[in-house]
Amino acid sequence: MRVAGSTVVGTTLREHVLAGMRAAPGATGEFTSLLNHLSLAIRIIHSRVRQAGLADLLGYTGETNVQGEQVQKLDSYANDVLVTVLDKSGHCGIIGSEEVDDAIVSSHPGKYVVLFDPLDGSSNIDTNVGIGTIFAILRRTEPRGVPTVAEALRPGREIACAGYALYGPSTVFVLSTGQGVHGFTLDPAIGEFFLSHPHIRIPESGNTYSVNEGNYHKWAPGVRNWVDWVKSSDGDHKAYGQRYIGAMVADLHRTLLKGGIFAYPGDSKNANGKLRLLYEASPLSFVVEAAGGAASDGKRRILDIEPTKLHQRTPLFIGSKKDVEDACRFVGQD
Ligand code: FBP
Repeated sequence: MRVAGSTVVGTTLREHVLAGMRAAPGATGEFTSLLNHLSLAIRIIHSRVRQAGLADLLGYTGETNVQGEQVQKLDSYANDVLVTVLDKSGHCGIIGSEEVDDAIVSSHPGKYVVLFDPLDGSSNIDTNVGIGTIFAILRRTEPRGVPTVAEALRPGREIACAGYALYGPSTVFVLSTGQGVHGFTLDPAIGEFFLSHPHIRIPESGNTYSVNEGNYHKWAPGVRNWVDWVKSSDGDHKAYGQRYIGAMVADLHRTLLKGGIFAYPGDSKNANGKLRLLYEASPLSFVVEAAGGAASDGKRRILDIEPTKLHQRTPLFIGSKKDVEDACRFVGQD
């Protein structure tokens, strides 16, 4: 949008979402308002992440969460912000958080389900490495009825919108409603997200693999063979380089922009790996598929997995279509 005579002002997240609403027949504005509430929560979390060391928000709360993990103060803070803002929005019937045992039935029920990982990569919080928030929005199956957890236990293919925020050198907000993936960068001076990465397409293949090889000896032969192959050169396959930040949002964002593959396989200790289907794997698989990539548990498309439990985990191979196909060729033999 050109301002007469001088500055160029980019498209804001609000404008982008509004344009989407105008283009959607029968849209009532509730979805737009829900996204604005979500972006508000993310901007509040952004401001705290930036000063965590000064705001006594590093370290642990002393509690243990439903995953059996020690709760990080900033994770707990981010969770409270998201639950409060989403509950008050009046657009959510069910709110599901990776940090909360049960699904939260909103006190102002609306027609959406929102599932989120308030702060992904929590093991990186105290070391000032990139962390993020992951979310998925589904339309409730019974918007007029009493909200039930069953409305959250649905396959990723039923997601209406998903995305993430990455609190890195800058804060970016990436989202998709299934048609295209767009990235916005926060201008902290004015607290507004501006379109910085329109129409993100993941390359058909990359040259980077991202996995915690510290688990190598706990992996099944197929997974080991895949990692041995991906980092070796044979025939027309050139050896891939390795990158692993240890925060899936950051590893996935790089993979989305540059191509390649991120993986968290199952192993002899955790048969289904570490990552949560509803709060991590499904939302990011929705985004990656909308950008032309793929996501699998080694055998099935992640978005076709029918969840049975809120906090179930799944192995994950996600990224460029060809790289995920190659990985599944090996892993599928296990
Ligand atoms: P949470 O931080 O939300 O618990 O997420 C799990 C996670 O931190 C992912 O972001 C990351 O990819 C993975 O665990 C790292 O696990 P590991 O340290 O075992 O490699």
